[in-house]
Amino acid sequence: PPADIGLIGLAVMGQNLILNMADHGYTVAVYNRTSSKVDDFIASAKASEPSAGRLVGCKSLKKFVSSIKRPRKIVLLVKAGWATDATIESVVPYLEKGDIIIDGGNALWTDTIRREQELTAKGLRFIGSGVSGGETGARFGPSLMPGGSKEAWKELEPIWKAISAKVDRKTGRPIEVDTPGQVAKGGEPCTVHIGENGAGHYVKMVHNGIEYIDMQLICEAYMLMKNLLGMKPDAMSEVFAGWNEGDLDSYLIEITADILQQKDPMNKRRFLVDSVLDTAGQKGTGKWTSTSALDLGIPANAIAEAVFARCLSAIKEERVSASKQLRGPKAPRLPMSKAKAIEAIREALYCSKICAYAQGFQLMAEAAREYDWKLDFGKIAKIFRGGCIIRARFLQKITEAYKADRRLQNLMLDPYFKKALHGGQGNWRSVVTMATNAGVPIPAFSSALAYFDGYRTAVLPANLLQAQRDYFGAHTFERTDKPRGQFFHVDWPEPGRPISKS
Ligand code: NBP
Repeated sequence: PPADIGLIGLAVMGQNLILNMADHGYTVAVYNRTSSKVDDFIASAKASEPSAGRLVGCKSLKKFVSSIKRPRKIVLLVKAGWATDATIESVVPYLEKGDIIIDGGNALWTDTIRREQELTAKGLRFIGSGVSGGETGARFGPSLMPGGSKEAWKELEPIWKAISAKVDRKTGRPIEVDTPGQVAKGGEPCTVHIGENGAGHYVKMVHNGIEYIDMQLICEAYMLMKNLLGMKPDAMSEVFAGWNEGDLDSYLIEITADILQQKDPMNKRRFLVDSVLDTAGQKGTGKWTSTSALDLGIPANAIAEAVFARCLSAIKEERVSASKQLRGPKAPRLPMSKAKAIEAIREALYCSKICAYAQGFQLMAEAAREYDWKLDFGKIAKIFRGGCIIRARFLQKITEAYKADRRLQNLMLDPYFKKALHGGQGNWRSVVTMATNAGVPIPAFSSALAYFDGYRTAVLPANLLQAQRDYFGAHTFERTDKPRGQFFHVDWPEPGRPISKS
């Protein structure tokens, strides 16, 4: 029988998504530029996968395209960027009007907008869909963020809903699936039509930016426990496991607890985390998020700090050398008990996390205005609840916040989050103070706090800044006693003389 869908790209993501689709009863045609990988994949699937009979291995694009039902649905899971353009170019000559290409890679949203325009002009349809959850998500249920025309989405919707992660309709908790051939029964699918053209890839990018800061915050909590409280990895593992029972319950906290208890397989006397070099890698989506925030003028400082923290970690040799030359403060006495400090760190982490998500959602709101997307933030938070790396109990609260007020200006203003910030800020400030006094770098905790304080400050020092700009560049300023939009300039005299003319 003809295949229900085709997929190009047999690296980890493609292989896992294919098997996920097959487990849900879809026949999938598969193709890869290096065609030997098709044989390898089919052979290994036959050896171990219950749904291998639903795979159609194709070693030419012609055979691949002709084996798919029309209108064809072809998913690309190839390297983002020029490889995606090359793949589209190679497959388009075989396609017919109305066929749909779905790019599941981490594409830059502006590329998705361009590709959609180009393919629409050729009578084809294009969906840019974020796929989150890494290889396990792709295999057993990712969070899927599709952007494109609504009528193209209608064609893809049944498959995307079937293969996505599911959350319990009442509790919002992910339904675990971890065995080949197993499918989640019932549950709410973690996919929704995000918006037109590049909206899905934009939201996926911001998801990744949030992932950067979520991880950085956890790392800072770890560093505080390690450097200020002198705790060992197994003891910290227990703390994180405890936190995972409360408001901070999330996939990233859960894996952190697990990582910290692991012994180094090459040296059983050590914990593995102590053998891992402290230089972070990155693939660019955090940078894209931060660049977009700068372009759109949105203060996503904590997200950007998480990217810079990785950059700082990467200059290892320079840091090692500087550590021998630049002195910090003498370690002060801890101003509270260890148990109290751990609780303070937990609250600081939670408050910072609220700010980080507030920034991510502010950014999406501004992009929606810029690109004319109608983003539904309640639904976006809902599909983040399962499948993806940032899945967390916390997202249920965000869903509820946007359900209560679709036009919520900033997450921090929602009653639940406001209460959490008001209740936690004392400890948050103590942690930032303790770390600063001890010379422990916590850029994410402290920049999130600066965001909170900046956002709630009615009068910032930008009055002086505007005066400076007018002084040296005649950039003009608005006045506190005149309506907005009227601009003034004064002829600033020589230093020390009074102003005579305005
Ligand atoms: P990679 O990003 O490593 O891409 C490998 C695939 O791209 C192979 O199938 C390769 O074919 C193909 N490819 C390349 Br490279 N250049 C090509 C070209 N010029 N023409 C045609 N095909 C080309 O794979 P991945 O890690 O599975 O990721 C796939 C996509 O999913 C990426 O866009 C990635 O950003 C995104 N993503 C990844 C993750 C993750 O956790 N890995 C999570 C979410 C999203 P070949 O075999 O012939 O070299």
